[in-house]
Amino acid sequence: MAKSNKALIIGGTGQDGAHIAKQLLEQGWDVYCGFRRGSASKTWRLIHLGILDEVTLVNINIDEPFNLTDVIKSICPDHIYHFAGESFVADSFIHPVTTLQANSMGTLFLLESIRHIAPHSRLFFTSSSEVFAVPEPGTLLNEDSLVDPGNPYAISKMTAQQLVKMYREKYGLHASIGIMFNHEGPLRGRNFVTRKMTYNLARLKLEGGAPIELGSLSASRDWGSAEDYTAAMIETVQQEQADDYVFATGNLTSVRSFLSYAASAAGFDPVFEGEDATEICIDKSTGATIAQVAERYFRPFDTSARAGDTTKLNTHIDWKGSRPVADMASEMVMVDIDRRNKGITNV
Ligand code: GDR
Repeated sequence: MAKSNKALIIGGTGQDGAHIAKQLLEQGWDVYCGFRRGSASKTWRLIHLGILDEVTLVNINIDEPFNLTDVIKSICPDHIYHFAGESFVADSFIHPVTTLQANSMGTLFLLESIRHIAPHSRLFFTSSSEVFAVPEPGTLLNEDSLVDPGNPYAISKMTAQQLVKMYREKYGLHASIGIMFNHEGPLRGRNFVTRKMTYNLARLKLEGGAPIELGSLSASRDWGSAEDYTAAMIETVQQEQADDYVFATGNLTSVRSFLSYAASAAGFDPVFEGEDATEICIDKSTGATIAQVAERYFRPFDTSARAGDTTKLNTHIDWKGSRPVADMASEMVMVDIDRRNKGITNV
C-alpha cells in the first residue's frame, strides 16, 4: 500500500484544527492532532465530527522548544498547520505576557524546530485581521494593507507573522500565512459572540430562562465559515510557492443582525428596542426578552470593524468563498438545538 502523507495539526482539537483534520482525512492524509496537556477534554470537536478514532492525538506544548522538536522529529510531517495559541482578543489585555509567549515565542520555537529538523515540511500559520490598522470606512483590507496592531493579541500575531515571513525569505521554508478574519461554525468556543448567541438561543428555545447578556450589538465583523476557510488553507499549502493570503468574505454584519438571523432560524420573531446600553431583543410572538445589553461585556478598547478582500486567494486557488453568514447562523443554532435535545450542554 502507498505511504500516506503526514499532516501535523498544532491546535488540532480547536475549531480550525478539527475541521481541517476531517478534510485532510478525507483526502487520505495521516493526521496527527496536537493538543495541549490539560486540554484532553476538548476532544469534543473531534467526537462531533466522528473522527476521534481516525486521528493520532499528540501531546504538544508550544511553549516547550524541546517538546516541539521531539514531536516533529518523531512524526516528520509533510505539512504542518499551526493554530495553537491564545485566541481571545479581549483576554489579551489581562494576559499580555501569556499571549505573546504562546503566540509569538511559540511560533518562533516551531519555526526553529522546522528549520533544524524538518526543513522540507510545509507550514501554514494563522495570523489575524487584528494586525491591521483601522481601515478607511468602506475599504477592504488585503495582504498589502497597513499593519498597526492595537492590542496584545494583535501584536503577538503580527510578530509571529513577521517571523514566519522572515523564515520563508531567509531560510527558504515553504511557510504560508493566512490572515484570518473572524470565522465561525458549530465548533466555535462559547466565549466567542456568535456561538454564545446560538448556544443560548437553543437554551431559551428548549428550556427558557434568563435572556442572553451581550456587549455592543452594533459591533460588526466580517464573519465567514471556519469549515470553508480550512478547506481553502489546504489548497494554499499545496501551491508551489508559499505566500500570504487574506481569508474573509468582504461583508460586515453586526452582532444585532447575527442574533436576528439565528433567532429567526430557531423560530423566534426577534425585534429590537432601545439603544446602546439599554437595547434589548424581544420575541414579538411572546413578548419575552431574548437578549439584553450588559455593560460588563462592553470592550473598552474594541477593535474597529474591518472586512477583507480575497482577490489574491481567489486568483491563486479555485475557491468558491464562504457560505453566507445567515446560513451559517442558522446552521449553528440548529446544531445547538440538536445538541440540547440530546442532553449535550457542556460543549
Ligand atoms: P473577536 O471575536 O474579538 O472579533 O476575535 P468575538 O466573537 O469575541 O467578538 C466579536 C465582536 O462581538 C462583540 N461582542 C461580544 N463579544 C463576545 N465575545 N461576547 C459578547 O457578549 C459580545 N457582545 C458583543 C465584541 O466586542 C466584538 O466586537 C475573533 C477571534 O477568533 C480572534 O482569535 C481572531 O483573530 C479574530 O476574530 C479575527
